[in-house]
Amino acid sequence: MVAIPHAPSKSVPALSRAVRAPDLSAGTHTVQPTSTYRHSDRLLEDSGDARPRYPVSFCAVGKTDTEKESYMDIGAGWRRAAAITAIAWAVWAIVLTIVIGEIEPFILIFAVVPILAWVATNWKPNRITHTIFGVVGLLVIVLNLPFIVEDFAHPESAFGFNISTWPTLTALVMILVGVQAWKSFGDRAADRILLVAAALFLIGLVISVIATLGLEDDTIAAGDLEVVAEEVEFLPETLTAEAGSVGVFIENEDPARHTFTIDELDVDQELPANTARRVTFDAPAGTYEFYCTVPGHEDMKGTLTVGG
Ligand SMILES: [Cu+2]
Repeated sequence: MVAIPHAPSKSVPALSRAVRAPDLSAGTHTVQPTSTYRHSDRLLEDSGDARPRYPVSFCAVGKTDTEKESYMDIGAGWRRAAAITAIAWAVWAIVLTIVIGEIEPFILIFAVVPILAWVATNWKPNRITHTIFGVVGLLVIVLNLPFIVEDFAHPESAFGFNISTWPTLTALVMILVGVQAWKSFGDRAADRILLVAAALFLIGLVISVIATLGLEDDTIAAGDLEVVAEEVEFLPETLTAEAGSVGVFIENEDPARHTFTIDELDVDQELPANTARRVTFDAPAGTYEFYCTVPGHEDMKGTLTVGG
């Protein structure tokens, strides 16, 4: 091992120093013998060597040498991937809050917790914090699985689809950031994974926009019962009809999808976002509950009374 003495460059401002890699501005660093120190990025990557190819980021400023070593173990590409997920969560929360028009606690929780987990990876850049980061990503997916499955199955409601693919892909990247703290994939893998995640999101975006633009409203017929789905409620919540063939015309005014479902009558009409749908069915005299099957819309229900 050959020891290189500390050789700071006092004339270089901090900002421009940040673009030079690796950061040798503090402490004594050792360089391995030529036989194992490979200059080729390809060799470094293939060997799983975690030595950073990127500049030591702003995250390392003010850290001790030991902490900087931890950063180097994690790899700059993965630290950057973690930072990008934090930005992605912030953008997601802002977009969703603007569209909904009010601050929802669940949005804040789902955005703030991953961002705090990312802050922790910078505060203590080690395997434990990166593992926590990955676990938070896993929890996001597990806790939202019912919603994710429903949204992914309905690209024709573009808003719900994309507002779901965005955090899901972000959470998957978080999981990989956590896993690679234990089993290095190589630093370049971080860039590839980010590219794949971005490509998947864009593909989903295009598919969902095409599917949504292809929707057409149904036409109302004479004698139809009229229902509006708005702000995750059915209006009115009480309907009356004569026994026999019943027509219901439902306008979904929400950016989210709903269903108009009556279990006893085998009615399960999908209501894509901002679309009108007409459903007909035969109903004997009786009282029936109509409701929406979308998870989280449990309050969305009403009563249909069919006279004899
Ligand atoms: Cu609903």
